[in-house]
Amino acid sequence: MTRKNVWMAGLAAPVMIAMLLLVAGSPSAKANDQPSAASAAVKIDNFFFGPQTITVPVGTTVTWTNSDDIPHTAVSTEGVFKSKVMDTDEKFSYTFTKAGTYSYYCSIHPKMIGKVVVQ
Ligand SMILES: [Cu+2]
Repeated sequence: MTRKNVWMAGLAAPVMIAMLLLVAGSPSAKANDQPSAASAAVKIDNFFFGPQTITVPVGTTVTWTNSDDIPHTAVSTEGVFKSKVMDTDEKFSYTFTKAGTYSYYCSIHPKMIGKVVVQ
């Protein structure tokens, strides 16, 4: 072992123990034990929201990803949510906290429509 390696090995153990203690003691470690909130994905491709209708439990975060090579939006018909213009590979997320049926469309191509059913 070179002198440098010995020094690194001697340092590594205390640093790791300190990091473990930090993680165990932080409040966020407890939060991670809670069941994580549900999530669902809608992929925008070839001028379609897929799946066009998605059914999710209350509290679900739905993330739209624009996999198309042209910009799109996801805008709630009732004004509940409104994405910015998503370029290719950009995402928009919204968490649905109330049951209901949420219709939406692409404001650039209004014939693109989709629905989120929250129950
Ligand atoms: Cu569009």
